[in-house]
Amino acid sequence: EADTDTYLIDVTLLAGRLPARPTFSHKGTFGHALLLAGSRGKLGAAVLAARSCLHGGVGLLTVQVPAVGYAVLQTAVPEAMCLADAHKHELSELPDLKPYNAVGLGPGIGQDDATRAVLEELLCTAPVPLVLDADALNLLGANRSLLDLLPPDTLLTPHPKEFERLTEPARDDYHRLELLRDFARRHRCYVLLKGAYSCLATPDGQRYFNTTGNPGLATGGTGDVLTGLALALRADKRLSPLDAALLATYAHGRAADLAAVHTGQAGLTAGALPHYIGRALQELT
Ligand code: B4P
Ligand code: MG
Repeated sequence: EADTDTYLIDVTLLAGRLPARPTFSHKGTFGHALLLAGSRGKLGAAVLAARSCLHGGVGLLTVQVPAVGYAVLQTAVPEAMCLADAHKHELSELPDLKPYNAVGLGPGIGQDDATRAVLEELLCTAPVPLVLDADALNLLGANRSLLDLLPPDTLLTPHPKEFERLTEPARDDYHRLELLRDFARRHRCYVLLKGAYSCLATPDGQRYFNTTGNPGLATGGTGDVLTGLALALRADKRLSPLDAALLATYAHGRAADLAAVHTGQAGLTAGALPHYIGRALQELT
């Protein structure tokens, strides 16, 4: 197929896509996000995604974590409201989704049966935009029939291993990008295949390659930061699903480039990234 369906995610492409915050705005203007994340031993993923979502400009954030994580979240992320799941170590229940403009599920959740049931219920009932990452994707890969339930315009953010679990082993990088385009088309969703030059595939069969980021991102937790940022932008009703995904992808890499000026690539940690998200977004407004 022709290359005319391929684009670069750079400042030129993104010009005018991120509206400024209006003078008379209030927190309702920017949406209320729900993040479902964490399990025993992986609450850091919930903390990182939550902080990133807040730095991404969300109006309000509620995080639901397994009961064991309640004090952790309330202490580490005081700006977020917190719901304690009935289950101690894993997510097992879906809250009422009415208050929320977007829902993110995946960072650090594990693959317990009870958590798979939460994913299934979310797919069946979600009246709001979804961002799925990490073990939410692995659960989809292990229960492929759930793919038919994906609400249109859902954003999935797999790294290559997770994408392989959703599809099949790729013969090479070119084949993987073909599988990516086919998958996004078939399931009417946005799929961000992560790595150097992350590629966003759209339901229309277009592909967008990112130009920001550096190997300093090859460290634990940076994917969780991307999930939180994407959730924040998806909760902003002013942005289309495509623009939210493009802006999150670019700003995440740009934050890493800004951070690396101070920390170097080896010294870059996921926890440092959220502090640079605001500036990365500001550059685009
Ligand atoms: P998991 O245990 O699934 O890792 P994770 O929790 O998802 O980590 P995290 O959320 O922090 O990072 P993510 O990749 O989501 O284990 C990952 C497994 O998959 C490992 O076995 C690993 O070797 C394998 N794997 C991961 N990436 C792979 C790849 N590209 N090719 C082959 N195998 C891979 O998110 C990382 C973020 O950093 C993304 O935004 C990504 O775009 C960015 N990033 C990573 N490396 C980058 C680079 N070199 N340049 C620019 N950006 C980069
Ligand atoms: Mg990840």
